[in-house]
Amino acid sequence: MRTLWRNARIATCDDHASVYERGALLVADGRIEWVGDERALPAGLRPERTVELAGRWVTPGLIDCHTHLVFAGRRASEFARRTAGTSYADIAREGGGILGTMRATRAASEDELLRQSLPRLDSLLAEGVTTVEIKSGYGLEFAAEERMLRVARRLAELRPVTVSTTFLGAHALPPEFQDRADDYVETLCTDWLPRLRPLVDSVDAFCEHIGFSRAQCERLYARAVELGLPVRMHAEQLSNLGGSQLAAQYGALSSDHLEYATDEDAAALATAGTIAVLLPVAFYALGERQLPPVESFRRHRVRMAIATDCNPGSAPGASLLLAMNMARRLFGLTSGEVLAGVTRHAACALGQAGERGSLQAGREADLAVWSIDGLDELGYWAGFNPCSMVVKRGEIVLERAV
Ligand code: DI6
Ligand code: FE
Repeated sequence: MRTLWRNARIATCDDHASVYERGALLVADGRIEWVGDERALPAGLRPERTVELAGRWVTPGLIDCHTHLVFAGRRASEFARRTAGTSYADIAREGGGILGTMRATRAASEDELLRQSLPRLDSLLAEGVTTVEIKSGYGLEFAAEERMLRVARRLAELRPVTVSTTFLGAHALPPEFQDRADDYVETLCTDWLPRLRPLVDSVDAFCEHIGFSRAQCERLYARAVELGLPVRMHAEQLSNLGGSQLAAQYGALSSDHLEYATDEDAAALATAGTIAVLLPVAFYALGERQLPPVESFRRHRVRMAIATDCNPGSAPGASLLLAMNMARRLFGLTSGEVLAGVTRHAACALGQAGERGSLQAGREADLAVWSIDGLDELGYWAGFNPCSMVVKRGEIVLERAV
């Protein structure tokens, strides 16, 4: 079945950021066959169905390339303490923070975890998100890590979304391994990761004083490479331990957070082609002051992505549109940078640029349709959703009156 989507204003989000003011798309078997100015529509390709978009804007379906959206429980009391002045790191050192969510997640069954995670995913999908990355890292024991990853995979069966899974066993040190971080990392490398391999698309680590050292992250990376898995990094969120340098050395898909990254880090990421993933909701909710070095990223031509970091601690929320708004207001990104950051560059951060993230022939027909006057409106609204239709693999999966 071939469908013509016509009378659309199209932002392709390809390398040239092409825009067609009177654009059309031909979609067949869930993939884009042709995109361009409607007047140049190839005569030979006859559609069986036409969808009239009445001048609405079309972008690629959005990609949230960094989330921890599978978890149980909440940590509102910690948020209250943080707003009263206690630091995130101090709460973590007391055994709260990630370990608090670990306890709730270990106690939840697979179905319960799924039940609690679905509304967060649905919130993203309503905003035009069609692809989401989901990390483990709140189980911190084999069975619970496996459960998290299985739930992430099941979400993709229950909803029209592509899920990319990330193993984040190196998120925090579980109590069973107290004072034995090297042993824990060794266990991840020799036991858990090989067994979880079928459920995992990439490997992540939290390179931080309250997380894991650069040497421990490197041990994990070496193992990931042996298993044929790409790597990514939580780096330079609270301090600089050289996480981005290590990520660059291993050709990581992305290095994420980056508030404490330096100009040298930016240069290394640029050389490696590693995406800088900015997480403004975490910056905001932690009350951070240190801004990521956006000017350095621009100067070195580091490609930037924007994501929600959806999690119960540092970034409670499930709105990519709000993250885009914050990236503009707090980090000074342009609307063009923000749009590339949730489409083309986010796809690169998942190693999926050939499949999605831009509207080009051959890519999956994942589309977001917007009731907006212009692209400047993406990242303008803080708490309003102008997405009026979501299309996954060529099928309309959501329509909203806006
Ligand atoms: N950095 C973060 O912002 C999340 N994980 C990480 O390493 C926060 C996770 C949490 O606080 O639950
Ligand atoms: Fe994170």
